[in-house]
Amino acid sequence: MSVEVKWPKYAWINGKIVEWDNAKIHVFSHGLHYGTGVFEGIRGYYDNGYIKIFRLEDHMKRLFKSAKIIHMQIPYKLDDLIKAVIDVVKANGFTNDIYIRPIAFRGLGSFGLRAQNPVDVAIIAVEFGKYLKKTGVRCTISSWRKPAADSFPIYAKVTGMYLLYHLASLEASMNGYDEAILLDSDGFVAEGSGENIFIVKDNTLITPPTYDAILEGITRDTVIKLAREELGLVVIERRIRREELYTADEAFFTGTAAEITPIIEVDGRPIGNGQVGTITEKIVKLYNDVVLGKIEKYRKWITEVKII
Ligand code: PY5
Repeated sequence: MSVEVKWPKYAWINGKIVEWDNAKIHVFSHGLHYGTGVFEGIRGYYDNGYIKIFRLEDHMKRLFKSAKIIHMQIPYKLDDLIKAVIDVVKANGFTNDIYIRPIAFRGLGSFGLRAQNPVDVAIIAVEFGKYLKKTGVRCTISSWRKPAADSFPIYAKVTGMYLLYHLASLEASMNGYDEAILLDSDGFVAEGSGENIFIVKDNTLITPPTYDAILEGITRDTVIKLAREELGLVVIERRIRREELYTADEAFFTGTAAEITPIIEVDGRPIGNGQVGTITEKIVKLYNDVVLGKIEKYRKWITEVKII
């Protein structure tokens, strides 16, 4: 999917809120050349004078974990970056749903591959609606595979990895599909180009395990908890064969941008009866309530920012 974005007024870069046009970096930044960066995607929902940011701390913790994996020292504390997110949201005074993109990357210094250049950090927040069609997406298995767990630090959300997802997503769209599904190096279903995947079989949710070649998605974790705790469903983390996906009763993606997106077709085979499934529908509804803080038990996941 290509996403239309209305530029905001301000961004946060290296400790300061700056006007959008001044949020710039140097062309010789290491991260630009070699993909030495880590990032996050976080959603904030506008509700009655507040932006409700979903699982902010969990996303920021993952940013630090990703950085650690690639030997990158982020020159801020977790709490500083959480505050920076709140500051940039407040400064922009958003009155629509938003997407927040914290990013840390190696900046200017040497161009040597092993260079440990100083790390630049930015936080960008933009107004953002839906990412994939909520009525369900038509998918294709990508010709690009996820590298094996020993070929790339898959667990880390690193910028360089997204070339693969860019190619998979572009290929799917050039072939007339809404989204790509990537197999892992052993040929099992791994994930979408920017989403985790679940299938439903006999009222059971099945999703690839985190020891496999997937990103440990925060939405995935949310859905597993909600399915077990609120819907009483059995959730199994195990590998999924391609044919199981084709013949599933229901299937859906999870991701910050994609939220819960029903999958209604894969490679010309309708999933179930080709409509949004009933369990998927229940999960969508529950998720939408949870992100707006309508369910007390999960309010701990929300950071409210008052918009004045
Ligand atoms: N898998 C991949 C490869 C991802 O890029 C993402 C998130 C997920 C799974 C889901 O993770 P989470 O639930 O923690 O968001 N993708 C980014 C997002 O912000 C978008 C990348 C374009 O949704």
